[in-house]
Amino acid sequence: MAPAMALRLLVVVAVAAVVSCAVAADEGSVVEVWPMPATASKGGQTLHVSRELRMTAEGSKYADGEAILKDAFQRMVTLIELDHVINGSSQGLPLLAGVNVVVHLPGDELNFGVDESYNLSVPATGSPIYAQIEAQTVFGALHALETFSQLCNFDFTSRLIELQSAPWSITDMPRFPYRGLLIDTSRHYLPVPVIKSVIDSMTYSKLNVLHWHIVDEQSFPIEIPSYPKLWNGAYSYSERYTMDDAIDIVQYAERRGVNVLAEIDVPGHALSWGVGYPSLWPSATCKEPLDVSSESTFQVINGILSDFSKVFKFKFVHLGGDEVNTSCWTSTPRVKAWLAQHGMKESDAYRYFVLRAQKIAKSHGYEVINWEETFNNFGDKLDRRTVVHNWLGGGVAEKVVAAGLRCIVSNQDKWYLDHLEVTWDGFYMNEPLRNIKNPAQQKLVLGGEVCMWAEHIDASDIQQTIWPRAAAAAERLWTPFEKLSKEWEIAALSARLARFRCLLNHRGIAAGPVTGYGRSAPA
Ligand code: CP6
Repeated sequence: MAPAMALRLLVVVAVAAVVSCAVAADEGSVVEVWPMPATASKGGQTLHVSRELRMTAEGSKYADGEAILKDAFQRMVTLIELDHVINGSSQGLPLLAGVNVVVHLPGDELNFGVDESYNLSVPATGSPIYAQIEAQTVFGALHALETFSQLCNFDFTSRLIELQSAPWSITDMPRFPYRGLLIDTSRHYLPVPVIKSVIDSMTYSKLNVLHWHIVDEQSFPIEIPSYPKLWNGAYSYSERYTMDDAIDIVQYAERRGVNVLAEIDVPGHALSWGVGYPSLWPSATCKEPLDVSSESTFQVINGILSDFSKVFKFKFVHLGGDEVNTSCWTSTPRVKAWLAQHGMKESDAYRYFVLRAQKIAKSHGYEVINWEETFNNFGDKLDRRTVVHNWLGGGVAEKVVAAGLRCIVSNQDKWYLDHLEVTWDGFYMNEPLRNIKNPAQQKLVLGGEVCMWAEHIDASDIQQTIWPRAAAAAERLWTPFEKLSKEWEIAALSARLARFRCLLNHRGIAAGPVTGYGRSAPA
């Protein structure tokens, strides 16, 4: 299956022996939470966390809300290694007995724009002491539990869990509603447990959209019941996802506050569709983009999006639209004749294809995201609800929002994880609102996304290529602008990121070393 993954070597040569995972006894005003919360105040009291730490949850009317919270609490208890605590007594320090969770809003289902805010307070006194979590939705409460887990540390001397610097008062909410990570299962198949592990790791830095670039030129790994031969384009018999796998992934993500954005990239990047249905190719020798002249092309798109709408409940679907080379259309006599008959130039046919695919997606209840070439070529003709996904470079977001359209930022020079030469600080310093000053236009930037294209990675090295750099972008997308570290504060920032990277390793995520600025430990 795979081409050799030579590029991987670039990432792993530097081993992070020089940055320790230690938590300093007195960190002063540093808040060791990643991403940095919007506001946080702390005191000087160390608590011990009870081995019988309990959670009470009230208020969620979400059908499954209480079960989601209970499961999250159990995961959190495992992450902080409460099972390592052998000592029942608190050794003279105040004991934290539990976490009370109150969720205010009824009917909160996960989707774009759901309220993710939370308050977390950990008092220093009380008998017993209870941490308090207040959130509008279950998904805000999940973020609060993640933050809480990062305040807890195992103390190897007493063999108790310590929570330092109480009382804590944290008020937190995301800066942007869309904080994404792209995975690409067409260039290399990723087994379901690997995708789940990526979802787990996303929750640790509060990313909330898994952009699943399912299909591309190289392989068609997913089952489409309406067109059962499409997955004949998979790499092999076993490198496939059943619809049940897709449902499993979506539910797994939803229960962790992560939306799944499904993509079919049309009309380019779709060569593998024709393995099962060769009539989708312009000809047997010229196979992409998809045949614009054929009604069956749009029927197949309709079938896929109809099947998707039963599984992928995120309000957006991604229809690609990038890197369309139309030469197959003009070099294939049958398609060329069709173009002439309809009075279309190649660029007209590209626009016709994208707009018709958008209409189909809308008929299935989706709003559409397209890569930026669609905007660059015919932005004035795009449906005004289109979200334009930047990738080519800086400067497009300004134009998109000035035209009144919404935008997601992923400029390849900063936020493409397959660009191994871009170090974590490059990811951190990429500001989505650079050059966008008008508040109404700022609101049209939904957020950003880091992209793990998979030509040169697979299940063996995906996590070390994503992390820790994706975490740098995650803080840029979560933390209020005023609280983000500035370029001159990079040494302290690198120490914080190194600690978060250790936390990921501790949790079984193979995050790579913090290279570049992180290489020399701050004095
Ligand atoms: N696949 C698809 C890709 C890329 C894009 N779309 C891509 C292009 C350039 C770089 C990295 C990835 N591999 N379908 C562009 C959106 Cl450098």
